[in-house]
Amino acid sequence: MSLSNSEIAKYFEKLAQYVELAEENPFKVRAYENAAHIIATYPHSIEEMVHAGENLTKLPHIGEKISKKIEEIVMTGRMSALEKYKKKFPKGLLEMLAIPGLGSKRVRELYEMLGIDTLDALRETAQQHIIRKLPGFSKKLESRILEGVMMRKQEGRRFLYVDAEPYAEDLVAYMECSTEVKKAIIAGSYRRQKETVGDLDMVVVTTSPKEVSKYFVAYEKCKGIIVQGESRTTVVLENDLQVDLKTARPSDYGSTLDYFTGSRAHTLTLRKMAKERGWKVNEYGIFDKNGVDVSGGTENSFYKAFGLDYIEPELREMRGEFEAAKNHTLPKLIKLKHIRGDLHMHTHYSDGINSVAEMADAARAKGYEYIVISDHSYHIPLLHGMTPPKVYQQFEEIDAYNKSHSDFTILKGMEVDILEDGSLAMEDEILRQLDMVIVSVHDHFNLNKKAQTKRIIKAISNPYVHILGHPTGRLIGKRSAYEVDMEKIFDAAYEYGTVMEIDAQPKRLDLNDIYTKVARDKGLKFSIDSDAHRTNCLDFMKYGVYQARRGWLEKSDVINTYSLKKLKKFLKR
Ligand code: DGT
Ligand code: CA
Ligand code: CA
Ligand code: ZN
Repeated sequence: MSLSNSEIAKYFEKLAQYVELAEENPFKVRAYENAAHIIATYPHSIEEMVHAGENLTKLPHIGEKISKKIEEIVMTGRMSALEKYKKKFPKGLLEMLAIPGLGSKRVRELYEMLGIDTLDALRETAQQHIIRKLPGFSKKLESRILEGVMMRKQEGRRFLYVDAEPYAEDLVAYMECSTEVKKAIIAGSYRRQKETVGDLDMVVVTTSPKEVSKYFVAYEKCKGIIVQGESRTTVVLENDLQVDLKTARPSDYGSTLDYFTGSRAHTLTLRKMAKERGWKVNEYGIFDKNGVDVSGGTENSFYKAFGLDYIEPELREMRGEFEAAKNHTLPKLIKLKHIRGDLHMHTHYSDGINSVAEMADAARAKGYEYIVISDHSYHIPLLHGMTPPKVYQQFEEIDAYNKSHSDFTILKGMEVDILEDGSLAMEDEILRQLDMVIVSVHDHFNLNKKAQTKRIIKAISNPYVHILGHPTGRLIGKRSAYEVDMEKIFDAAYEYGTVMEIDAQPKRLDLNDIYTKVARDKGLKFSIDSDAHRTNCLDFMKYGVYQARRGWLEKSDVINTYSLKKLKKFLKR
C-alpha cells in the first residue's frame, strides 16, 4: 500500500470536523486543520519518512501526538481516533457542518430531534418548513440553510486561477469606481497566486463600510447574495464563483490584508509569535502589552514589527518563509519582465495552429529576443509529429526567418516523446542537429512508480536532452501526477544537467510550486514555457512565473531569463 501526503492529510481534515461536531476543544480543531495543511503540502513523502524512522515533529505544527497518529495511519491504514467518532456520528453530519448558519450545536439538534443526517434530508425538511418550528431556529435561518445546501452542491469545486482572473479584475475595477472605495484588492489564495482558488476574498479600504457593501451586492455579475451583514458580505457571481467582502479602515489596511491573504497556517504562526511577546494580532492590527497598535498600517511595517523582512504573498505557505525572513535570506522572486524568450511551442508542423513565422512574429511583438520551436516527435499516438524530412523542411523556414530578422532568433528544437522503455521517439542523428531538446511523457501514465522513475531517468540520460517537459504529467482537476519518485529524478537531473520545465499552461503548471522548491534546493535549473499551440497562448507565460514564484525561484534559476548568448552557451555545454 502506498499513501500519498494528501491521503494522510484527509484523515486529519476529517478528525478536525468530528472534533468540532463533538464540541470538544476548539484549539484541537485548529491544530488538526493546520496539521492537514502542512502534511498535504509537505514536499517529501511522509510515508517514507515514517518507514525511515524520521522524526516528524520537525515539521511545523506537528507535535508528538499528531506524529503518533501519522505513524498509526502509515502502519495500519487507519486512525483509531477517527473510528471512535465514526461510530458516534453518521457521516452526513460532517457535510451539514459546512452549511453556513449551522454550527455543531444546531447540527446535533437537527440530528437528535428530527433524525436529519444527510444533506438531502436537510433540504427536504427545510422545504417542508419544518425546521423553522424548532426551538432556536427561525424562518430566516431556515431559508439560509436551504440556500447553503444548494450552494454546497457545487462546493469542493475549485476554480482555475485563469478562470477566476477575469472576474477578479473586473470586480476590482467596478469597486474602484465607487467614490467610497479608497482601495480594492483581492486577497486569499488568489493573491498568493495559487493555481486554483476556492473563492475570492476582497479587501476594500473605506470609511463607509455600509455603503460599500450595498454597492458591492449591486455588481452586475452578482447573481445572488449569501450573507449581507455588518461584518461580512458574501455574494455568488454568475459563474458560481463566491466572493467575500471585507472592509477595512485605512489605518488597518496592512493587518487586514495580511490576515485575509493567509495562508491560514502562515497567519497562525504570526499569532503564535505575537503571543510569545505578549502581543495580540488580528485583522485590525498588532497590539502590544498596552494595547497599542504597532502594526504601522502597511504590510511592510506589519512584518517589520515582528523583526521580519517583507514576505511576498506567494511565499506565505509555511515552507520556511519565517526563518528566511528573519535571516534576510528570502529569495528575490522572479518577475514576468525577466523572461527573454519562450522555449516550448508548437506549430502546424505538429498539433499547433500557426506557422513558424507567425509564432516568431507574435513572440517578437511581446518583446522576446528568442524562441525555440519544439514540435512533437513522430510517435503513434500523435500522427502529426515530426519526421526527419519535415525536420529539414522546418530548418529551412527557421534559417530564412533568422536571416531576415537581425533582432530576433529562432532556435531549432523538438519535444520528443519518451517511449515506454525510456528510449526516445527520435533518432540521435536528428537530435544532434537541434539547438535544444525537450523530452516528455505523453502516454503509459499507469506504470508503477519504480518503472516510471526508471523510464524518465533513462530518457534524460541521453546526452542530447536539455529539458524534462511537464515533469509529472498532471492536469489540474482531471489527472493527477503519475506515480514517480521525483526526488530520484531531481538527483539524476542534477547529475546529467537536465533542466526542469515549469509548463505554464494554466491546467498543467507542472512542475508545481512544491516540487519546484525541492528541485531548487537541490540546485537544479528551470525553464518556464508557454507550451503554446497558437500565438495567443504565448501569454500563458505569466501563470508559469506565478508558479515559479510560489516555488521560491529567482531570475538566475531560470534559463529563459538568460541573454541569447548565455543561453546558447548553456545549451552547448
Ligand atoms: P481558497 O479560497 O480555498 O482557495 O483558500 P484561501 O486561502 O483563500 O482561504 P479562505 O478563502 O478560506 O480564507 C481567506 C483567508 O482569510 C485565509 O487565507 C486566511 C483568512 N481566514 C479566513 N478565515 C480564517 C480563520 O478562521 N482563521 C484564520 N486564521 N484565518 C482565516
Ligand atoms: Ca479564498
Ligand atoms: Ca473566503
Ligand atoms: Zn507535451
